[in-house]
Amino acid sequence: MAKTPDPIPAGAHRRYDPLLDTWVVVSPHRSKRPWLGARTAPEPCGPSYDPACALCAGNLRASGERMPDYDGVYSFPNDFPALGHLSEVPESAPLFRAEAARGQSRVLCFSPNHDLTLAEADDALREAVVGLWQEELRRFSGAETQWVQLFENRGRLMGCSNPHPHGQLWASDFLPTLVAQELRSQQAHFERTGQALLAEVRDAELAGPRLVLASDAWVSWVPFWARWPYETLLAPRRALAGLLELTPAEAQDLAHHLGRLLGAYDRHFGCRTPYSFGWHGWHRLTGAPPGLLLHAHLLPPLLEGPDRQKFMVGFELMAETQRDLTPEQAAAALRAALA
Ligand code: H2U
Ligand code: ZN
Repeated sequence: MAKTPDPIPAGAHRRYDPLLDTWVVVSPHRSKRPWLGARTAPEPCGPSYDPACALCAGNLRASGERMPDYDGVYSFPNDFPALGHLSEVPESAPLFRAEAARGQSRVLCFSPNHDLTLAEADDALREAVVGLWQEELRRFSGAETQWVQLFENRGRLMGCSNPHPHGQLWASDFLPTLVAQELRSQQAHFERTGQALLAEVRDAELAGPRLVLASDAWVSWVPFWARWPYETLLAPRRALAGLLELTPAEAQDLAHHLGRLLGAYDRHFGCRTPYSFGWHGWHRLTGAPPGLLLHAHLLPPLLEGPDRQKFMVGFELMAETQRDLTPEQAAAALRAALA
């Protein structure tokens, strides 16, 4: 089993991200710098029904269709899809390459309650969401779909256009850049060692300083190479490539695990934590890329408290991602906030 480095240095250093084949600068001593910059206002709670919301039951969508009087989860094709059946490709040239981009986009409503979050929902609702993710993947078993990206953008800070609890799905006829890089890394590791990269990492993290939560079937931890201050990885204990392979017990434990994990963020930051959450997993029961272990990335943009945002600017945009507190400090804080 791989050993985690010990002791963790307190000075600036770089850490390697084997999934994306990139490096991150860690500068623990910078956490104490004064801050006179912009502060973001935490989002207030809202009504459980908003007549202006296109996702609330009974309301009119941009397409002219009316949302049904739904109870539980509900999904529909995005009225403003990023991908479609038609692809118009500019002429491709060696210095100006272009290719087709076809696919489908769907909106996944988690509840008719406009003011709910996955963190505040109960396990039964989160189980229904896991079921919805699986049901949605089953729509895309055809050969034309190369990848199905399930994700949720939560909160204004993440550019979410509507607080109504919902996620999205983009199914594409191409492998998106980050996905392709992660798959390449996992395949190369598998060919070199015969082991799944993330399964080895998960096992090494189980007893280590970056573990956040280990339940019957799932493990979540702050990656050694985390870019966002409080990012976590969530992976099953079993060698699963996709959400379609979950047993009912694993689905149930996922709902509970996710609730505790998201709840820890809300308690730690003292707000409804904004984040991007997304699955990296296979959308069919067969044919998974070699070495792929199903996992989710949870990426909140907060640095400390509800009103201090981590800005990926300057050095990050020009050179390399840099973080202030160590992943070990972030994990300890999240562990302390678990209910
Ligand atoms: P985001 O804010 O996470 O993008 O989710 C809202 C989605 O809902 C957004 O992708 C779609 C938007 O295109 N939408 C519809 O499909 N129909 C509508 O009438 C409003 C919003
Ligand atoms: Zn709504």
